Amino acid sequence: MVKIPPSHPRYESLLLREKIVDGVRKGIVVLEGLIAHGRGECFDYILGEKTWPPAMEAIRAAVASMLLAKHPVISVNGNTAVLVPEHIVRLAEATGAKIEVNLFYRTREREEKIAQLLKEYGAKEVLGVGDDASATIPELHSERRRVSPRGILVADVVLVPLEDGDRTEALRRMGKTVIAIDLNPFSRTAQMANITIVDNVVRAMPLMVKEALKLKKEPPQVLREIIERYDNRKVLGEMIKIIMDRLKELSQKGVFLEIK
Ligand code: PTJ
Repeated sequence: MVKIPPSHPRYESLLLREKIVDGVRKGIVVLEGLIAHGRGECFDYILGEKTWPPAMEAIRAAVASMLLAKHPVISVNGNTAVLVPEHIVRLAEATGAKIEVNLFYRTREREEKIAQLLKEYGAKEVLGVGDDASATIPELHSERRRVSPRGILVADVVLVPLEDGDRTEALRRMGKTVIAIDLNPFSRTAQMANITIVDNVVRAMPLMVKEALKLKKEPPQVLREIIERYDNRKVLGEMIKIIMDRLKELSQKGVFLEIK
């Protein structure tokens, strides 16, 4: 890995890039993952690289759904695995969710490397590896259709961080609640999910863990009320308005960075 000086003004962002690039070198992230990350960076730049209140509202509803679920599952791809391995494991522990590898560019080698990485961070079981991915999501033709009969197939709530398209619709057709984490509020996944967290996975996942540890102590009725009050269309609209307002404000200023 390249050594990034902590004094660099884009230190955090460069560090994430290095994690993704290192993931490619290790055969965990695919080259397409670099493109996905760059697209995310662009949205995050516009959002000011922070978690906005509507995203926090989505995080709360997402965690409440996971805690109330009978079979919650966290679906993991290459990018998510290298960006937040410890938080995947901690969220699974806090909510009782299973962890399942689900890849668009699926190879046996990548499945195993991702499972191995998550185990190094404390995961006791990782589904969706090898013969375990023996079930099929109907009407889905990508490699993402292959799922574990003990995981996504029987899940009632599925968390899909950084997803790429048509699986969310297929999962919803199967009657599942889908939670997406996607910096792009216009993406197919963001639009189709029941709960969309428009935030960077590196900020959203630690916040989800924190929220899970807090909400776990609440009675089920409180969790049900959080979900009933939640409106994903409203939250998506608010996130798009934040993007619009920020662009408007920045366009009026013209220059928003000055040499100190
Ligand atoms: O590991 P695999 O084989 O399953 O492949 C994973 C990728 C990410 C390559 C695959 O799912 C893909 O091609 O995804 P897309 O279509 O590029 O979509 C990724 C979405 O995630 C885009 O809408 C990005 O804006 C968004 N995104 C990228 N990085 C982040 C993000 N959202 C939240 N946090 C990020 N760090």
